[in-house]
Amino acid sequence: MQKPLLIIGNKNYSSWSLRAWLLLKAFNIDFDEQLIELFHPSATAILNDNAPTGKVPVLVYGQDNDNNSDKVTVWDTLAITIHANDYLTDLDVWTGLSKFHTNSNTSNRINSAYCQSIIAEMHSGLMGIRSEMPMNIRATAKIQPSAACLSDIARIENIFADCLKNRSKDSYLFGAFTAADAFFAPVVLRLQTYAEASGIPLQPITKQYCATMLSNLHLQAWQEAALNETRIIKEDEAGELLSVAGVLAD
Ligand SMILES: N[C@@H](CCC(=O)N[C@@H](CS)C(=O)NCC(=O)O)C(=O)O
Repeated sequence: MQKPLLIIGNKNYSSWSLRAWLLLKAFNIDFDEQLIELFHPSATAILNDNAPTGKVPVLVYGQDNDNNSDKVTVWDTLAITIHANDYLTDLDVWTGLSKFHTNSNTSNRINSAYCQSIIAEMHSGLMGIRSEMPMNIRATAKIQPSAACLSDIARIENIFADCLKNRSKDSYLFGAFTAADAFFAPVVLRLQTYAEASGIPLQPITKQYCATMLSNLHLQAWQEAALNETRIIKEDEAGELLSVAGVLAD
C-alpha cells in the first residue's frame, strides 16, 4: 500500500489537524505530512485536488489515473479516525488494545462506547471552548470566558475525572493511549494557553491529565514545530496576549 499523506494546517492553530496527526503517530501508522497555510492562496491547488470541503485534515493515498483510480480520500477528523481503525492499524483505536481482545471483553466494550461517545461530543459540540479558546500554542492569553465556555470546561473536567478515577497517576483516559486522547489534546493545549492567564481554576485531576499529555513525545514534537512557525492568523487569535513564544511574522 502506498504510504498515506496527511494534509494538515498550521501547527500553531489547526486543532483538527493535530487530532488526526497525533492519532496516526500514536498508533504507529506510517505517513507523510504536507502542511498547507490556512486561509492562504498557496493552499488552493492542493485543497482543490484533495479536500472536498476545502478543510484540513485530509488523508489520501493510492493513485488517481485517467482510466483507473484507486485513490482513497478521507476528509474530516472523525472519518480519518474510523478509517485508521478499520484499515491502517492492528490496534483498536477506541481502547488502545489489540482488536482481538477488544470484542471479547465487556469492560473493553464499555470503554470503547465511552471513548466513541466523548469523541462524538468533542466533534459535534463543546462550541463554547472551541470558539472562545482557539488553539494558539505559542501564546499565553487572557480571555473573559462566557457561561457557555465555563460550562464546557466543567463538562470536560467531569469527563476527565470519570475516565481517570481508579487509574494510575500518569494514565491516559482509558489507560493506553486512545483516539479520545488525540481528540482532547487541543483542549489540553487550550487550557495551557488560557486557563491560568484568565484565572480559570482547574481540578487537580485535570492538571494531572494535562501533565501526562504534555509529556507525550509526539505532542511535544507538534508543539516544537508550532513554536517555530511565524505566521499570525488573526481569525484564530483571541483574548489579551500576555506572552508569545517564538518570532512572529508582521
Ligand atoms: N469537522 C472538520 C473540521 C475541519 C476544520 O474546520 N479544519 C480547519 C482547520 S482546524 C480548516 O481547514 N479551516 C480552513 C477553512 O475553514 O477554510 C474535521 O473534523 O476535520
